[in-house]
Amino acid sequence: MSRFKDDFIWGAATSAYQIEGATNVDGRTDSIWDTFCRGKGNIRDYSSGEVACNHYENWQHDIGLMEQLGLQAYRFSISWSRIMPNGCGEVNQAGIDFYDRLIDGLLEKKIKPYITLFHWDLPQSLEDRGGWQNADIARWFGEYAGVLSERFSDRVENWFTLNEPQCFIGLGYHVGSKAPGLQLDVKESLQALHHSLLAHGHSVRALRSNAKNPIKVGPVQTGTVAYPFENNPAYKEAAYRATFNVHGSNEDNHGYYQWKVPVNPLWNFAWYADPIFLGHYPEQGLEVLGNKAPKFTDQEMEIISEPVDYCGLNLYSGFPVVADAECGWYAKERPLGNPLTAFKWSMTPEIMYWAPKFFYERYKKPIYITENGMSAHDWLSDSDKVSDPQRIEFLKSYLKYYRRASDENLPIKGYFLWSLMDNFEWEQGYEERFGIIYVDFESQKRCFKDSAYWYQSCIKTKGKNLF
Ligand code: GBH
Repeated sequence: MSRFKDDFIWGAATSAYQIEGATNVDGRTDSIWDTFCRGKGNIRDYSSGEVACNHYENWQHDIGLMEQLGLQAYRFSISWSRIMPNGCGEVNQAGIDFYDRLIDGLLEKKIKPYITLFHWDLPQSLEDRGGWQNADIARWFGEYAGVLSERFSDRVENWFTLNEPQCFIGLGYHVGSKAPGLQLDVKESLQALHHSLLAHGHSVRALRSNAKNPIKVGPVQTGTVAYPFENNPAYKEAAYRATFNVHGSNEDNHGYYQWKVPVNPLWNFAWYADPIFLGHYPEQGLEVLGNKAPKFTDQEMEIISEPVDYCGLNLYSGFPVVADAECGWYAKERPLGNPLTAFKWSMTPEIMYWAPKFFYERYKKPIYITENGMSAHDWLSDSDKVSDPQRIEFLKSYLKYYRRASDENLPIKGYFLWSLMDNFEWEQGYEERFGIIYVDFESQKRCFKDSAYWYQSCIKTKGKNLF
């Protein structure tokens, strides 16, 4: 029987602003999300991450829950403005101390820490200086990464740089639905994005040069993966193209639009991943974008493509495509009433096989799935239980497809479930629950959902309970 390899890592993920709370203590300054949450009408339930899961105080209890789950690894992000209240320069020891405690606590329970340098909570002080629009951010981010490496790399081997530039640039600087809520035009947004790629490159160099022990590092990408409606070479080729092409406008999206994906050139994989892994922007994208493409030099592309060890993929939803003689491919309609999560994202487990396959074919790097999961409108029953059978079904079917990638010997290294616990879901506030651990945000009580017990046994059996 096929199975996940023995050294496959089973983990779960969170991010700083979504769980920590304690936004105003021990020297932490505002991030752009603190500011954005204060803006009228930006967050659906008028909430913020001010308290969230109060993980800043509950971290010990939370590590206990991770231990009970049997987690082998925990992916979390660091709050830049806790470490450097001004974004650069002075280092805040109290901020370092918090993550020191967390890392030591995890290691004590034999849970491997995987650090994400940046998960969207840019210090407001840097946004005030132009944020990702300011070319200096590459240097600021490098400095920050250097400090983290200096302080934590004696104990932390695995690192991720920027979480989903597709979201924090595409949605934050162009669409405007995420902090800081800007609506720059495509050209300006692509320039900001270019700076984020440079920041990634600088951070890889800084992590390595300050490392106390050998480290591994890679970026984290997201997007909407196209997969072949049927497994034949023509459809496969069509899906590969649909996944990696840069879409210039709603006119050339081949039916993609109907999936309510924000169709804009900022929403794709290749524009972000090709520079990092291949050292250049995609030819097809440069063609589509024409004079909207950013200015760049060879020397910059060299920094951006500083070699990395792996690629992180956050996979949630995709769409099936078929080949078409005229336009190459088009999105196949999903049947009416097809399964959706609470967020109304289509249930498309096929992407767990096809995304790693396509990414490995194109970039030849080992792959972690750094996020995968779903939101549901879970609630606590009278008997203090949370029954979430749909999440269990979701995880099972997604993991089964992931295992097919393992069967084909694609170098998949691990899986981080999103999310360890219910948390602040950005502009959706607390209305979308992604956790396998239920959080009562009034009392801060945690409770294993049924899916947590299921995942516990999945980890214990190395995925054998999928069948
Ligand atoms: C992640 O982003 C974030 O890293 C994380 O912080 C967040 O809590 C989590 O996901 C859940 O949202 O319209 O059906 O094609 C996810 C980015 C962007 C994933 C849009 C799914 C489209 C679904 N996502 N996307 S669909």
